[in-house]
Amino acid sequence: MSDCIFCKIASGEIPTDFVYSDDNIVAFRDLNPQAPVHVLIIPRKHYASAAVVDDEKVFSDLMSGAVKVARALGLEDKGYRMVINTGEEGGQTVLHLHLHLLAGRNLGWPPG
Ligand code: DGP
Repeated sequence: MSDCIFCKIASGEIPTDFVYSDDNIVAFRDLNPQAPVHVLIIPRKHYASAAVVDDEKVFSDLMSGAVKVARALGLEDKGYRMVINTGEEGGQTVLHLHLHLLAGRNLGWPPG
């Protein structure tokens, strides 16, 4: 998608430091962090949201990528949260599927 900011990040058109990348996903720090650790994991392929994904491997790529990032950042002991906001009431603001990896503080429940 030519006008998608996360497609531009994934392709390198917008230079971004990747915390992790492979053939299918990239991970980078959130611009507006909601916790001391806030990393976004996205598929290289554009999907507007989780609701339109037609290949379940996309979800396993995202989740296993997030767990790899969590391990690399040493988050296993204290814990972390993985979140996929989906659609308007789900709080999604960027229309390219992304998984939030949040850690580094006590995360409240239920979320707002
Ligand atoms: P969501 O509300 O779930 O759609 O989360 C979108 C997140 O994306 C939000 O936490 C801010 C982040 N974000 C938006 N634009 C950029 C950007 O250009 N770079 C980075 N690193 N993060 C961005």
